[in-house]
Amino acid sequence: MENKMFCFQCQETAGCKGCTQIGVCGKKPEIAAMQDLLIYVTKGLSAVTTRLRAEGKKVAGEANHLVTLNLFMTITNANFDRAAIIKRIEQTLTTKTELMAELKNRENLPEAALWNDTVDGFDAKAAKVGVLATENEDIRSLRELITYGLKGLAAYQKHANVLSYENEAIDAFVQSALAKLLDDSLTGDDLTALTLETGKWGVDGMALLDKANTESYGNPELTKVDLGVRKNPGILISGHDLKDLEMLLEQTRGTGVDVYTHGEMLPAHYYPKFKRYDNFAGNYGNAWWKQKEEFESFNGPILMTTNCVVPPKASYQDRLFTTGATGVPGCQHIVAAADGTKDFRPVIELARKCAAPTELEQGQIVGGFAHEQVFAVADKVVEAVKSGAIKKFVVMAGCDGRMKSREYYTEFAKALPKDTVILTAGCAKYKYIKMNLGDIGGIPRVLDAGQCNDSYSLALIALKLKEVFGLDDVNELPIAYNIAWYEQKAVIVLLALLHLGVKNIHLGPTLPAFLSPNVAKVLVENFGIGGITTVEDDIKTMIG
Ligand code: SF4
Ligand code: SF3
Repeated sequence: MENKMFCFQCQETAGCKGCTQIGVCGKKPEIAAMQDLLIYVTKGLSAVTTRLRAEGKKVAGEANHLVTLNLFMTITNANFDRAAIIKRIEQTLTTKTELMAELKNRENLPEAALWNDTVDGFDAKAAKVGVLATENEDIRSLRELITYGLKGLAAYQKHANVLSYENEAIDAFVQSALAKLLDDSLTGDDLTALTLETGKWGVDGMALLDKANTESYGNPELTKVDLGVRKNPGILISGHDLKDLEMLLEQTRGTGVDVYTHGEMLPAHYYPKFKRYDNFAGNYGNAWWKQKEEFESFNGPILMTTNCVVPPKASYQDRLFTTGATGVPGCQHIVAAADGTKDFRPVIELARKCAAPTELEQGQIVGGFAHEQVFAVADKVVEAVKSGAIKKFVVMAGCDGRMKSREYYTEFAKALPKDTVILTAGCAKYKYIKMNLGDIGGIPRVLDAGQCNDSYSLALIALKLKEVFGLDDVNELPIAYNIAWYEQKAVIVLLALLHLGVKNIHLGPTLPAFLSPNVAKVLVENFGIGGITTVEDDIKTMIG
């Protein structure tokens, strides 16, 4: 069958090879085409901004933010709205033309920097610039590995930027790397080096977001989050954007409408600042892939601030709102004003007319173990390790997904010996966070640091333990890494961990389809990256 599209950026890609007819995620070929073109023109713009910087000129913040949001919009499960993506392509071409006029030297710019729609129509061009346009499979693999890392990094940058935290050096790197992906003279070795460099900037990007979040909302602290429901109508907010949550909480104050978190928004409850809102009710449901059932029973409006959106059922489509990088045709999109503020009145007004949520479960989730909270009990943790009460930590951060094979993670968590502690972040935790795995001398056996970007916290915790135990190498610590991945944010987390020198990471439930055998070999030989097998065997290898 002829390919209508080609995408292999996420873990659920068809047949572990690539989606060629329609995305497993629901992405249609006509959307995939415009995403390919958006990436292409963003690379073109990046070639121009990178040359401007080389000529000593400053690139305006708007251009940096444009690149960041473009990358974010193409992340898995973020945007299914072809018209919105076309608009971004047009905007990118306009910005590029304006910036091009400022260049002194316009010679030898890559084709992507010179292209505009007077040359070719959008669909005709899109068909020529997708992933398969790079013929050599190793070069293609490295280019895509870097692109996906940059997408994840861009998402984290965007969250820091909306809180007014900027690091222009990160933007300059992202754009220079995108420009390099157009350069056919770069070898496999050059691109391998660029992959590792991307990991370095990944650490900086996550550090910036950590600073933005903690300075804006306080340090996450041990928190019990309710899973049940209240009697008022509610709004369910999902995704990763804490600024959107803050604005929504402000605007729902005193309206009689409660706000519930979903999926990756759960860790918002751990921040002191959000605890001040009486109408901040609790967490509803599970990880993203269960949203079709859970959004139906929520009864009220749902606000998607980032991925993961699943194309909705008709039964709740008119209650689904998107904002930021997300988009679904037929769903209302809340746009930010020039100063970044958003007016959530349409969401709140709809909520008032809706029934209260139907209860799914009762109980609580315990979390909030980001770096400061763990450092506060560091003595206890160190003592537990020294006495042998804690034998090993297992980092089980990352993403959840719909594949049945992911039940492995529930079984793995259950089968872990009682003297092990799980360190987690990201929506992967829904596979085990609601099971009562008990505690070790008051230290819970599942320590949730927060969202996927808070994997940075887990790295800081590891570095702190290394210091306390006076070790030279982070790999000498009793920590195993069994990471679940799904979309591209997990790629930047992985590259960041590699940059920090972490070895022997197990990645599952399957290794990325975009790793060619040779690229996979480099990762295995240099970093000991491996897949997963059975729970029993993996407990033996990882825990001993
Ligand atoms: Fe397929 Fe994943 Fe790409 Fe969607 S994002 S089209 S599921 S590879
Ligand atoms: Fe989950 Fe989409 Fe990756 Fe931030 S919400 S971790 S999958």
